[in-house]
Amino acid sequence: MTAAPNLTLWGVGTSRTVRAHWAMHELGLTYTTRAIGPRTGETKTAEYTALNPRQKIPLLQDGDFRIGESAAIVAYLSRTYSTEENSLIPEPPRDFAAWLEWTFFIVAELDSTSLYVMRRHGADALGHIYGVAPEVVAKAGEYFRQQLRHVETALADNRTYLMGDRFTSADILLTTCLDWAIAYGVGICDNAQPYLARIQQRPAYQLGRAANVARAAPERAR
Ligand SMILES: N[C@@H](CCC(=O)N[C@@H](CS)C(=O)NCC(=O)O)C(=O)O
Repeated sequence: MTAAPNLTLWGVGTSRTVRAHWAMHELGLTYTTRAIGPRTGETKTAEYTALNPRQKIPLLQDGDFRIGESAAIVAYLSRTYSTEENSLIPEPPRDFAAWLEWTFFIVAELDSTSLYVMRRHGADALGHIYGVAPEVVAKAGEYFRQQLRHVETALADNRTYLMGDRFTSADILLTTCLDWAIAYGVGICDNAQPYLARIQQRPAYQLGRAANVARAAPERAR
């Protein structure tokens, strides 16, 4: 009998951390949450820096193995803990390549080049650190909409999930970007609305979101 995995997930409260919590729940994994939040100083402690010198969340510990980067965590969990009945990653090489293409596209174009640029330069977000730049924020929102056309084209055949009739972890990444875009007031394409509504009904999505809620620190609760 193989021992149950010893999983600890660091980080709550962001569009990146929720991906890992959600994947855990999709795979029915039991894990410990270390509920550290962004911009609280908690990613900079000596204990955490020793685990993750990048000082970012999320971070996954699986026994003595550690991995950061939300998409890499989701991919690692999908690859390691999928079963025949419940798999989040396609096996055939070309399907796997298509999954990789979606994954990199979502992380690079929708997250890093669009939504995170809005976060970095938004007056109500991190503009006080990286510079408030309304024109950059507006252009990044436009770029998101433009890039989302690839998703719109894929969903045009009324497929249930991004890659067809099987839910994969690419859906986790896409959904977190759609939720994020809506929260930022960037509209999403019409055919992504029913897609999103369908995904949001998944119990693992709801459990992952609940697990991602930052606990109220006493000084913040006051
Ligand atoms: N590309 C990384 C980005 C991780 C990241 O930037 N995390 C932010 C919160 S969303 C963070 O930890 N910032 C440092 C801090 O807040 O102390 C990922 O997807 O995991």
